[in-house]
Amino acid sequence: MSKKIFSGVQPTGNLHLGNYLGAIKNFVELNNDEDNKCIFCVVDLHAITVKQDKDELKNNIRETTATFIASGIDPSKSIIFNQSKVYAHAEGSWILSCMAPMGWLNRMTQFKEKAGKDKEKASVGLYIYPILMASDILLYDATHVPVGEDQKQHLELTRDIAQKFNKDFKCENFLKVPEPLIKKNFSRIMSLKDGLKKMSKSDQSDLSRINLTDTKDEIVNKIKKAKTDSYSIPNEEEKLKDRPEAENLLGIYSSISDQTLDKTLDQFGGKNFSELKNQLAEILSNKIYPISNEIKKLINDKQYLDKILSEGADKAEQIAGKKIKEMKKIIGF
Ligand code: AQP
Repeated sequence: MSKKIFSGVQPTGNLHLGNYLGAIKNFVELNNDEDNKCIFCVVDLHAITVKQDKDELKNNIRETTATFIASGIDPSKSIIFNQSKVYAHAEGSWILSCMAPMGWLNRMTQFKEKAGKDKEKASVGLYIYPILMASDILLYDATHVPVGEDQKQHLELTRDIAQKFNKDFKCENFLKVPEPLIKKNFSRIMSLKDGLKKMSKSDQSDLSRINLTDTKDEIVNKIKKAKTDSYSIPNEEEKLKDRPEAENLLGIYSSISDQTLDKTLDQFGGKNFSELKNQLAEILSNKIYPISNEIKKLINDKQYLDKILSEGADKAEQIAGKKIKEMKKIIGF
């Protein structure tokens, strides 16, 4: 069945293995299916929910675009653009924020995690981030949204907002209710330094993540230094309970080699971590290094990247511009 795919990645620097295994690898598979219509967005309006340096932001928009292409997304098959170029995203976000009750937003756990103890100082943008995300998705009538596990709650909110809009304005099916596409296994990659914390761009420690721009040596060094525990690797999944670092490394190995956790446990059960780490470092270097190399090449070709973004924005504008006009008409503008 043909799918309309929409997903985004924030240009906040240091795209990492979690972004790759949780989202981008999935984007590439969907892009390769001729039946799908894919739109991949560099969500720069989302990025400014926390303070950004102007020049870094500019570079990160290009680097995220380069990462999409270097990972295997073909810009001739998919639309790639940056969000701030298409005004409808912000306009749609305002309209939807007038429909969504505060109570729904108050339940969003990511805001609580990201705002931390200093909730009063967090931007209003960070609080309403999920509504902008709903606008992104709903403007393109996306049927499927590939994301990591951490975005599941935001997608449920998108579905609720779409249904409420359709009900409030008696326009059944106007906003399409999208399905999440979340990998069943290993859809949440954890920090290499703390198996209870998500691998994240903003983690202070570079050793906590494998960046998609890391060199072979950096990958090997980070895996070598990854936190483990003092037991050997078990043979059964059940025995991984309360061993988050072991589970994470075995999960990463399974995900990058496209095999089940059971198979990985068969392979490494009873062995010590150095053997897993050696093989994991090798397979990661083989998969990530070519991407890293390609990103470094592409990033020097600013003209090419800007052209991809500009052509993508023109195509996106045609779809989102039409939808927002219809939306405004429904409201009474
Ligand atoms: N650790 C992760 N495991 C699996 N999937 C992940 N994603 C992010 N981290 C992991 C998925 O990557 C896509 C793009 O995410 P994003 O960069 O737009 O936002 P994020 O989830 O806020 O990523 P970070 O790394 O945590 O960024 P910072 O530190 O800047 O807030 C999404 O589909 C996400 O699920």
